Amino acid sequence: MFLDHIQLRIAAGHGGPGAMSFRREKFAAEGGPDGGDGGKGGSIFLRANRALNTLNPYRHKRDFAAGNGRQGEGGMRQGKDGLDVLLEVPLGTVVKDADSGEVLAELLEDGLSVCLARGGRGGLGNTNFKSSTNRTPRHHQPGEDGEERTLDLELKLIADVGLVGYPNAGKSTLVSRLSAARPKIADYPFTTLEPQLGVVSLDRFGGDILDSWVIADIPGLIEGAAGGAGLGIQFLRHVERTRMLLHLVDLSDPVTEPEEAIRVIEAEVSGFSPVLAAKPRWLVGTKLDALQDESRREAFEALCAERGQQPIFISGVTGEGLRELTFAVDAALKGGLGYTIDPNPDTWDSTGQGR
Ligand SMILES: Nc1nc2c(ncn2[C@@H]2O[C@H](COP(=O)(O)OP(=O)(O)OP(=O)(O)O)[C@@H](O)[C@H]2O)c(=O)[nH]1
Ligand SMILES: [Mg+2]
Repeated sequence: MFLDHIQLRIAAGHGGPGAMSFRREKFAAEGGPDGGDGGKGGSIFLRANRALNTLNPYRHKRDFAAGNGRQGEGGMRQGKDGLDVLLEVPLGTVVKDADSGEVLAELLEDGLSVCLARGGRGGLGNTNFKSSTNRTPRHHQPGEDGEERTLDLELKLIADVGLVGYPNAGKSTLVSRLSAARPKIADYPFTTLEPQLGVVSLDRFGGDILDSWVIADIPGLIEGAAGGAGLGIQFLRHVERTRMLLHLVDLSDPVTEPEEAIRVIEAEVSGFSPVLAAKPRWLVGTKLDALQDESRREAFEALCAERGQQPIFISGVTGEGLRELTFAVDAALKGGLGYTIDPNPDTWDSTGQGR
């Protein structure tokens, strides 16, 4: 199971009360006040961790409380602070206040941590209330309450490139050929049930080891996905943050024409959100090795031409076109593909050499 939306209840610790105490010394009947302050309540932090891909660690435990500050003591000793709680969440987690809906934080940087419930301050001990008129103050403060809130956590994966297409189009196969990720691959639709990220390093194809980009495999989309059909909708938001989409079209499919596979997915992508609709999207014809009908290739070429795009063909079996695709995507990303750029980048270079 892939958890990408949960609520957590968090409670920071209360501050410890300040102490009321007087010095006791051998020859002084009544010493001055020496009650120390209470300790600070522990706070609750969320920290982004690149190694996590889901919110599954919170499947069972959803309530978290930090430690309370301890009471101050005599001898002006401050009470111990309560322990903080640090909750690790995947990179790309958006945190909202569940009651107000306000966005409290977006954890977009590995290692970044934010405090989401602050511990209460410790109360002041009676030492603090000594004055010229009151040398034996009995006043001491209680500690402050810690903050409590319910958080709404939503995970949006962060990848450079998102894959969209019909079920069975060959998305997971492509990811497994380009990266070390090993998504499940099978010859039936809806094999992929959860998004998965893969790091595509150009050194796999003779490029520089330092050049890489991240690809997101998501479940296949079907007609009506943007409105909730199939599995797609809950995962489309994961590709909202990507910089470009690869739209995979199975050219070996004897039933579905490329025209339909393109039209349906285009409608779902643009129906989901304007952000997704505006994203650069390249059409990629897959399973070239299994092409039965040459007219499929021609139809695909014509559809690409209509969109002002050079056709891209790949085969996950023979590896054809994978190197070119990898380099072209890298070049496009480096060329600063943004959300609003023309969806038909001229940067496409079918040889993959022109960098
Ligand atoms: N001949 C051939 N078969 C391929 C190619 N790419 C994928 N396949 C096969 O097509 C089937 C579906 O591949 P997947 O990679 O699981 O497809 P998917 O798009 O991830 O499918 P879902 O996860 O269901 O959306 C599998 O049987 C693959 O072996 C290819 O380039 N050539
Ligand atoms: Mg798949």
